[in-house]
Formats: sequence, structure tokens, C-alpha cells
Amino acid sequence: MTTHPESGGTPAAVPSFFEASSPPGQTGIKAWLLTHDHKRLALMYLWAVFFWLVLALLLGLALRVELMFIGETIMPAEIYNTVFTLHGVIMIFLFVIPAIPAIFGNFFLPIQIGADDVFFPRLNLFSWYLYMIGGAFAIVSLFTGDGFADTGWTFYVPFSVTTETNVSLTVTAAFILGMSSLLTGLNFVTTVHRMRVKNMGWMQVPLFTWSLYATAWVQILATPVVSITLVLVVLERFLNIGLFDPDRGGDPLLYQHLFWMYSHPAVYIMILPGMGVISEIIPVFSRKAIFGYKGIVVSSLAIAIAGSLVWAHHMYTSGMSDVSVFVFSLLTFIVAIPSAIKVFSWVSTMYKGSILMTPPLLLALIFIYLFSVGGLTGLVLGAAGTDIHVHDTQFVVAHFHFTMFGGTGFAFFAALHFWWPKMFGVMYHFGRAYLGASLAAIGFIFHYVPMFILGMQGMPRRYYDYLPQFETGNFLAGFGGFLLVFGIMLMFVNLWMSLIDRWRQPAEADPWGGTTLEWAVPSPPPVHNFLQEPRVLDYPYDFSEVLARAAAKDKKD
Ligand code: HEM
Ligand SMILES: [Cu+2]
Repeated sequence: MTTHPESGGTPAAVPSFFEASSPPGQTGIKAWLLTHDHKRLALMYLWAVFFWLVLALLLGLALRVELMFIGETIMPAEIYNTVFTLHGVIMIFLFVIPAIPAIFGNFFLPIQIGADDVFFPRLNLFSWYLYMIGGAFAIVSLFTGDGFADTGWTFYVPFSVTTETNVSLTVTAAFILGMSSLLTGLNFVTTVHRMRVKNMGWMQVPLFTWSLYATAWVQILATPVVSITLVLVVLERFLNIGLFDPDRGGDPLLYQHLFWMYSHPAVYIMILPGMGVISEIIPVFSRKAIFGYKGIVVSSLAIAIAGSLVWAHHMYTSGMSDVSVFVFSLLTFIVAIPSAIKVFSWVSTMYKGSILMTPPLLLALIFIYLFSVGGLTGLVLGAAGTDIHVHDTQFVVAHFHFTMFGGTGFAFFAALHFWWPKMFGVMYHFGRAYLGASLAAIGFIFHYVPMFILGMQGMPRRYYDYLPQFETGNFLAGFGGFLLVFGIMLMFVNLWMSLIDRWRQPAEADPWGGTTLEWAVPSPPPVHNFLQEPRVLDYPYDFSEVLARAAAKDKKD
């Protein structure tokens, strides 16, 4: 264990952002609800995201229990449709899109670039309110009209225009959540451009901040497309304007193009910040400069750009010319290259590093494995020939859970374990963290691998019931689901226990030996982050001092 030189050993003397009231003069809950402090807002997002994630996990488990046996098990078919839509909508719009940027981005982006807040602190508070209002709308649409949408999270027309359920309110929720995400992106781009400490050049910006910067551009450019599309669905429902309805000269395919023009880039909004987290964790626990810093920066930007050009790979079977299919297939293969560059960089960083095994590193390794499986099976779907066989089957469900859950989900868990000591100033129990992470990983494999096989055998997705030959696979998946959810809950309970006085173990300013600026401030940080002018390293991942300090300490002992 090491102490960062800049933290100066006096952190206890300065009140942390928990203690110092912000805005000044306000106290209690009011101080939190009116705060402009990026760190307080990050924690407010944290509790909200936890709530949604746990709810959506339980809904997912309910779906899986329903599918464990043939016929009705715990819910009727109509409820099943609502539950998988609700599960998908919450997971996408309230968990995987906002989680890492809103929590860890808000908390650490300003600190990593030596700033005392984001560029628009009030707008940041406004984004949080939009997030809460969007979530509230989702809840309200459960209990009004004929209940929550049953369309799936993609709201495909014509069904979404004709179904009796409360699609209008559900898409309004998604619209508001989109605005929240867009404003956060705008805030981050401006912050990175305008707030970096004087002597920090672009090639000294930490990789997590770089990944958020690339993500933010996608958020700004793609979100308006889906927003207007959702408005069009509402207009179509109320006024029947005939944009999508072929009877009136409309075109249902237009909806799919508009929807995926956002929603494919959105998968990069989900994964890029996760990749940024992994790019921070791997060098710290390998005690080695990240291999190919520039390669990772450029690949983040390349993913953001190329990822915006591949949306129609969701539509090979919807009706397109062969030339279009070929072009979209080719472009899809091209986006795999920058993702592979990152995986190679992480693995090469560990090669001959002095590996320090910790829970964040274990979770990062699980990420690399699961995300690679997700990415490679993505190529099966990107290739038009094989996609036609597995389109809309369980294979797709397995693929996207591997990338979004194995990827973003596990990156989120890794980020929690990596930055928890910094955010709360406490260390958690390692044994329980390892156990939770391992159970979750094993459960994950049992849960999703059978779905690849079921999909190839022809079991469609979004089906309530299935033929007898699919029962074993579905039973196994259900069993894995329980293990998975149990492992995750164990990780969360362990983190939560670390906050309770009885088990409290204070954390140092730099418990892992990190080199980026967040490790130079006390744990938890004071309101204005830095006690003295931050010292910017020529190269953000230079571990020579960390290694020298460790060697000196070894000699002394
Ligand atoms: C980070 C975690 C997760 C994310 C991001 C996620 C996301 C999604 C999305 C977007 C859908 C599509 C919904 C639709 O078709 O409208 C979905 C479907 C589904 N999810 Fe999840 N999910 C996650 C975790 C889980 C867990 C833990 C379980 C079970 C224990 C689960 C079980 C299911 C099931 C059974 C479906 C329905 C599949 C279908 O028939 O198409 N998911 N999920
Ligand atoms: Cu896509």
C-alpha cells in the first residue's frame, strides 16, 4: 500500500464533500437536492441507479423463472410481454446508458483533469432532475391507461402505434431520459475543452476521461434522432399522421432506420465508458504504463465515428437491397477493429507486468473475457449470411447480454470496486468481493451460454413458451440466473457493509498506487477537490515513482 506524495498526509484536516455544506448555508437533504457539486450529484445518481438496476435484475429473474418450465409458470403471457419490455427499458435507459458517465464520469472526470467542477454545474443538477422525472414517468405508465408498453424496448411500429398499452407515456419517459443523457454529454465535452489544468495537453488526459469525451460526442449527435422518432410515434398514435402506416402511404421501415440510427450508436454510448474504466484499472494493477495509450485514444474516437455508420445491420431481414446489406455488413466488420485494438492493449499491458490481484482487477479480467465473447458473436450477427439464420432468436439475446451485461455491467462493478475507497473513504472486504464476483461470473456463463445454443437450434426471442426440445437449455439458463443475481447481491451487500460503522475500515488517499489525479486528492475528496495545484505527469501512466516508493518501503521493512 502506498501514499500519493501530493496527498501530503493531512487529509483529515480538510472537511470532505460529505461534511462541507454545498451550496453554502444549506443543510441536510436540502443541501443535497440543491447541490451543484459534481461529487454529490454523482452519489445521487449512484443511489438512483442502484434502485433501478436491482429492480430490473429482479424483473429479468422473473422472466427467467417463467421460462424455466414449459407452459405458464408464474405469469400469464400478456404480463410476460410487459415485464420484458419494462426490464429492457429500465436496463437500457435507466441503467446501462447513464450509469458509468453519470456516476463515475461526474465524480472523476473533473478530478482527472485537475478541475474543481464541471463547466455547467447547474445544468448538471438539471440533468439529474430530468433523470428522476424520466424514471418517475416510467413508473407512472405502469399504473395508468392499460399499463406499461408491451412492445419491447425498441417500440417497433406498426405494433407500437396500434397496441392499447400506454406506449405514449413510456416513450415520453425515454425521451426525457435521452435529454438528460444529452445534457450530460454536452457538459462533459465543454468541461474537457475548457477546464483542463493549464499544463495538461490532450495526450496527458487520462483514458477514462478520453472515453467519456468520445461518448459525449455520440450522445450529442445521436440522441436528437431518437428523440424526434419517439415524438413521431406519439403523433402517429394520437393524430394518425401516416408517417409509418402503409395504409396512409407511410413506411414502417422508416421507423426502423430512424430508431437504429440512434440505438446502434447508443450501444457505443454504453460500452465506451466501460472500456475507459478497464483502461484505468489494467495499468494500475500491472504497475506498468498502458500499452498503446494513443492507440486507445484513437480507437475510442474511431469507435464513435465508425459505430455511427452501421445501424442497418439490425435490418438485414427487414428488406434492403443486396448492395446495402453488403455495405452495412462490411462497415460492421470494420468497427470490430478498434475494439480489438483495445483488447490487445489491455492484454499486452499485463504481459510481464507485476500483477497485483485485487477485486477490481478480477472484475476487469471477467469483463475482457465476457466482452470478447460478446464482440466475436457480434460478428456472427454482422455477417449477413449467418444473421439470417439466428436473427430474432435467443442467440441475439445471449449476444447482447454478453456485451451489455458482461461488458458494461461488469465494467460498472469493476468501477465500483476500483473507486469506492476514493468516493467514500472506506475499504471493503476482499474475500466477499472475490466470492461475489466469481459467483456472478459462473452464473453468467450458465445463464447465457445455453441461449447461444437455443438460438442456433431455432428458439425465437420474446417468446413466452417453447417446444419441448428447448426445456433443458431454458432450465439451465434459469439456474444460472439465480446464481448470477445472488453473486451481484453479495457484491452490493459487501460494499454497503463497508459504510456501516461497525465494519468501517478507512481507506488511504491512494490505496492501489494509482497515478492519475484522482489518487492525488484525499479520500473522500474535499469540496473543491484539490488542496494544492495538481502536478500533471508528462505521461499519465508513469509508474516509476509508485515502484520506487514500494521498493523503498520494502527495504525499510
Ligand atoms: C446489465 C444487465 C442487463 C441488461 C443491460 C439487460 C438488457 C436487456 C434488454 C435490452 C432486453 C430486451 C428487452 C426487449 O426485448 O424488449 C432484455 C431481455 C431479457 N433479459 Fe435482460 N438485461 C440485463 C440483465 C438480465 C438478467 C440478470 C436477466 C435474468 C436473470 C435477464 C433476462 C432477460 C430476459 C429473459 C429477456 C427477454 C429476452 C427475450 O425474450 O427477448 N436480463 N434484457
Ligand atoms: Cu447495432
